[in-house]
Amino acid sequence: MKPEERREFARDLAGRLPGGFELGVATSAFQIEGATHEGGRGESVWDAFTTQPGRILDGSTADRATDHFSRMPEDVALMHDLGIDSYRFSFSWPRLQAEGRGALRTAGVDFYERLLDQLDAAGIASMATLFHWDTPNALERGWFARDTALRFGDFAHAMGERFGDRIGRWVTINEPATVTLNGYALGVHAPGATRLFNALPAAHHQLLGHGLAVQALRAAGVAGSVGIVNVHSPVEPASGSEADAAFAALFDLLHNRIFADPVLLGGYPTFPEEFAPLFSALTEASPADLAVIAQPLDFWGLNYYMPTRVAAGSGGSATPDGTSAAMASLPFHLADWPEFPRTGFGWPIAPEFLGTALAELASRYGSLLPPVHLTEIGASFADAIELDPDDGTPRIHDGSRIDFLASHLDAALRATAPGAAAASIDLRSFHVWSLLDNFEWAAGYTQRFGLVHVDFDDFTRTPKDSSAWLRYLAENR
Ligand code: IFM
Repeated sequence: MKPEERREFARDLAGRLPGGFELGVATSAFQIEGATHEGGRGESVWDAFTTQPGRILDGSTADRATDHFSRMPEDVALMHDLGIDSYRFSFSWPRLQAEGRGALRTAGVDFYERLLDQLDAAGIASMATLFHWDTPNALERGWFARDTALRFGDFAHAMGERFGDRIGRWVTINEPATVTLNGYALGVHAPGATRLFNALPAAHHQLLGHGLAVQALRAAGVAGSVGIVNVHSPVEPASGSEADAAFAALFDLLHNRIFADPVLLGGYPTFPEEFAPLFSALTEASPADLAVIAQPLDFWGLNYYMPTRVAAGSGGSATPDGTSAAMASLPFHLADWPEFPRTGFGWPIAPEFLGTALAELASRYGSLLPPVHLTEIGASFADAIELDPDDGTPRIHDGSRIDFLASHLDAALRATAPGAAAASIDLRSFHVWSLLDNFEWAAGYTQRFGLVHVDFDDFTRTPKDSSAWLRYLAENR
């Protein structure tokens, strides 16, 4: 698209935003904060993982990340310049409870109090995630252990008591699907376990932790609303064959349904007979656990990045987030999407599947689905800094990111418009992943998702053209 067409499209989108719809940006603590050894912060599973040879593509750690811990006021000023309404960030569990239990650490509390002060002064609402992957390493066996769910419930209670009057929206857990699949089944994320289907207790314990956290936040009397965030990937079979269809349905269960059904419907889905034994960790869950997991929610957070195409037969070790030897041992594989352009990560750019994700949520959960927030939408591209020929100012012309964001917002608005497949969804916001280029997990610093470019040598921030796009959208509502 040409710049004028982009502006016209942005004006059109701005005019179609429902009343009260919020625009925002999202980040997570481990990916931006740095300062991993300050203020008595404990070690997380990700700190440990990044020191293991070969785990992170560029061999990096998040010890400095974007240096947000020191530059937080500058980052809030950047958000203020964007004209956004909402900032989704995460609390670092090991910064607040170094051992995953006990009293909250003063240095951590002070940092988040200062962040909330800055956000209040900038008129930006807070959406705070309690767990965005940085499990305290002191919690033995991480989410394999049921005890971690109990510790997480206690953490939520302490946080609710401390910050309950200051947070607009609480998210318990971010993407339990990614944590389970990448972290415990395939080993591409921390803690690097490769248990395949034996990873499922980690899913159940996260869901239990979510339910306990909702109860704890409410018991602490928090003023804000409470929800969970998952990443929904619509799944398609690679062909019309029965085997492809069966494995696609299996992958939909693994990635989407086993996380949303118990939270929204009160029980795990019914598993096809041939696969049922693989899911015994879930089917044997007690009714008491399921009742805790199914706490009524104020909102559902949807992260959307791409659809998944599944084919029968083992087909190599590729996952969207890195290579996994464990993946190669499965009787199915993730197939390509040659018909779509790709992001820097190689992920298919398929905005229509955001519409599919919303339609699936609407048809599966109907009136049991609370209002939906788009809590992460974004893409990495190989952004290059160019010097403006007139005044030498650094510029990053990330038109691909603007087109990605605009086409996804468009798809979401179309899918939820009157008469459309997801019309029953009360869509409340669109949060861009991410405010800043940051530490992209196993890909280290090789994938840039930010609206703002970060120089990882001197931590200079440079807003990209996509920042101006979001500001334009916000101003023209
Ligand atoms: O960077 C991650 C984020 O932490 C969780 N959702 C997906 C993003 C891109 O991979």
